Amino acid sequence: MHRWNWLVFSLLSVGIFTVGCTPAITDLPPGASREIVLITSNMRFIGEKPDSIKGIENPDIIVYAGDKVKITIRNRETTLIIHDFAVSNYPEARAKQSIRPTEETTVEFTASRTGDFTYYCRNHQTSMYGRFIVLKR
Ligand SMILES: [Cu+2]
Repeated sequence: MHRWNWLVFSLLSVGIFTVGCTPAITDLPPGASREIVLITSNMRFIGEKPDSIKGIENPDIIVYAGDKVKITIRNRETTLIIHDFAVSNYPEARAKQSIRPTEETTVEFTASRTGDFTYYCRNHQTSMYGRFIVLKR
């Protein structure tokens, strides 16, 4: 009886560990729309959507080549701190205007090239940046 309990516990632990470490990135078909929401607070990007990045500071954004990517950035600063959004070597993934407190902007593009890129705020490049990863399907 004790042995069975141990086995069930082990399997549960492995399951939880695996789910916790694997971002939900394979749940959409090729060319799917990927909607990502980041908020900005205390000079950081904080993940809001999807749930796999919720609450994470400067989270990795992972998509597949061919995906239509929609990134919304909501400025939640409580003082007059103006943010911005761009991805290095992805000129199409660039906010057309600065984002003032309480405002938001949306950047939409197709992830045409695979690779490991960096997204960042052009106004605060030392604290606001993260990885933008485009995987091959
Ligand atoms: Cu900024």
